[in-house]
Amino acid sequence: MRTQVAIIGAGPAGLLLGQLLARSGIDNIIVEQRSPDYVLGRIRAGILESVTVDALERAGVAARLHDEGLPHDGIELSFNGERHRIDLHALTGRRVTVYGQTEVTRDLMAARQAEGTTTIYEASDVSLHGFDGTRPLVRYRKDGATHEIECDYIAGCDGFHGVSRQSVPVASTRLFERVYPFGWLGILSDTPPVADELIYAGHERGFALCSMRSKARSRYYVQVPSTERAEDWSDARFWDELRSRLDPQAAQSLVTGPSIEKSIAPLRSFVCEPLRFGRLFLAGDAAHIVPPTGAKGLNLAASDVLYLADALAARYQQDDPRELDGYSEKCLRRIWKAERFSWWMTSLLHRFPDADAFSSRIQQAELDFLVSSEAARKALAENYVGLPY
Ligand code: RFL
Ligand code: PHB
Repeated sequence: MRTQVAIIGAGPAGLLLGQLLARSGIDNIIVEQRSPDYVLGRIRAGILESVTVDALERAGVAARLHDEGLPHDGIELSFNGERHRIDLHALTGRRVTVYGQTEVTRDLMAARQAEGTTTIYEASDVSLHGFDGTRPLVRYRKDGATHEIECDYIAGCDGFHGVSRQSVPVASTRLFERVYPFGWLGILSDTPPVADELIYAGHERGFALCSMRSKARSRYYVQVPSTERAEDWSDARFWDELRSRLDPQAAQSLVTGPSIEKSIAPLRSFVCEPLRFGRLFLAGDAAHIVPPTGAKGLNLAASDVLYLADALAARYQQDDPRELDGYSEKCLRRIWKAERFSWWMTSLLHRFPDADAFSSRIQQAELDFLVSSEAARKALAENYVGLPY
């Protein structure tokens, strides 16, 4: 097989890239190790920045998002038993949209299928070759046979554990990492959300987040030590723990019900520099991870992909390679700002097992400052709605 761009991974980054390239007349094939149902079964992000919504519009997949997505003008911070609203729209003139990653993925998959573009699911032993020269090649196994795709470029959109980043010689990369000593235990339930907007709660028992997927489906998280296992958390135990971390009004109005998904996500900050190795370009979680506190992971994946799609379009349509040459540097500037914000939101609201009395007071002072200073709220809001593309 031969194509212009071989894309590794059919998560949101790979699917969005495929769609944007197809719209620019650039031929592409996606190779994914899992089945479509497995990909759709992963419950992840829920908040889209306006830049991401614009990208989905450009890709021609925003109709259902506009119908069913919930525009949110603010978020709430809860600590010391009280809630404080951050009016994102008043502070920035922008808003975010609640629309699940699963739905974004579903819309992108449907569009790709409708256009008849090739996606190879359940490909095993995917390997990348020749990207340091002029004739890259992707090899994989499917149905007992080995297959090869010759291409001009490879886009590594295969997430944190993918093969793309691991195919690059260690000496060519510089990795930056911080692993947090806790994770988020999350549940999804068909119950009405506890409030109209998201609540980010800092509490001495640990962080909690009240989010949603729709007016009838809630997504809640509690911070747990990295050593916890989801199997040890009955629904009742989860609801009790969540309730104990919320302000009295939210705790009282929380509607509980059976969970339809329950899992633990570890928290990590990670960046791989650079994002380009010859004819291989990394995008999304393959290149960077943020802790979910700032709701930035999916949004960063979308902005990488926008830069990459534009750079490939310039290369193919005007024979101009300069944007590809500048891809890594351009992405990294936005990535590091999102890393900083996600790290800061995490430090602000989580309970760190090694925190001493001094750091606890600093955390309190920071929260106090935030709710008493419009400048501080504005800085949070500007980052939360997403820095300009
Ligand atoms: P993905 O989604 O991991 O997709 C990668 C795809 O590559 C496939 N793959 C391979 N394919 C072929 N060969 C191989 N060797 C392969 N290895 C892997 C995988 O099967 C998969 O299909 O990466 P992508 O596309 O870069 O997308 C990134 C986002 O998924 C991620 O950043 C977000 O989910 C992070 N995130 C959030 N982001 C936000 O912007 N807003 C949020 O509100 C938000 N909440 C979250 C989150 C992530 C969470 N978890 C579980 C880490 C909440 C949570 C709990
Ligand atoms: C979610 O709804 O899953 C979600 C929302 C906001 C975050 C993280 C996750 O910061």
